[in-house]
Amino acid sequence: MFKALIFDVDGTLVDTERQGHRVAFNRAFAEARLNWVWDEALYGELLTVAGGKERIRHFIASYHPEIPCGEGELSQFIENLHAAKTRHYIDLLNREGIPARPGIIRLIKEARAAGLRLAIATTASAGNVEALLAASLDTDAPDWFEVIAAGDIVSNKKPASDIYEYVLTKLGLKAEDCLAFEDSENGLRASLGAGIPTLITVNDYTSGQDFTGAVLVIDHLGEPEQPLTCLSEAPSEAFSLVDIDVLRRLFERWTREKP
Ligand code: XBP
Ligand code: MG
Repeated sequence: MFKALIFDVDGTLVDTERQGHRVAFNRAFAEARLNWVWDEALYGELLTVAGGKERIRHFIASYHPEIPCGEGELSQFIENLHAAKTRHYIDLLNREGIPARPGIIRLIKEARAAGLRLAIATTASAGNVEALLAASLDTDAPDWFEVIAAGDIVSNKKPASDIYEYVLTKLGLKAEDCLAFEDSENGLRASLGAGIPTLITVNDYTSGQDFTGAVLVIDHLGEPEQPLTCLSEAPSEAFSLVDIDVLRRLFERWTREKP
């Protein structure tokens, strides 16, 4: 039986990208008097680059190569812009709020009651993760997670597996003792790169991505009054929500079938 659940944050715990991070980036650009606007379509393209600072750098290289400055100056410019974005993001979470995705709070409470260990593995910055947990899950939620591995704690971000390797080391567990929850192809490549069986809950930015190797692909974890839709090959038994017993059955199937 698995001993720990490891959650990605953005797009998995909460659907934060379209109306959260993207809006915060645009507010930071406006504050800096930059005429940059990341609309929903462009942001979907930029999301293939994990990490807010890396995303800004990619945007400049792709769309504003004319910005003349040395590497040191550019890095400082990006650092300052990203710090403003994080401030706007935390402000947005606290003022406007974004709800947790279906089934997340229910499953995490079930896992805690079952004595499972919990961790987070995210590309997002540590500051905004704690604010998100408190604003969208529960004011105590940051304390639910034994390890919160975020952003620059590792040098290589997703799809590199560094962040998941870091969590396994901190937990003192092997990959096959855990289950990971992700929303994107980048995230799946990171968790599978660390050898961790992974469930995918898609969102409207990631639904068309390649989730080969996932234990299960679903639209969300489901609630009693909000059944999930299975998007991968239908497992033998049907279920309308993911609870600890469903996770156990999926994990046993994965353990039997893994090479
Ligand atoms: C998603 C990301 C993050 C956020 C923005 O992280 O790639 O970069 O888009 O947050 P994950 P920052 O899906 O791994 O949770 O601006 O703080 O990076
Ligand atoms: Mg994600």
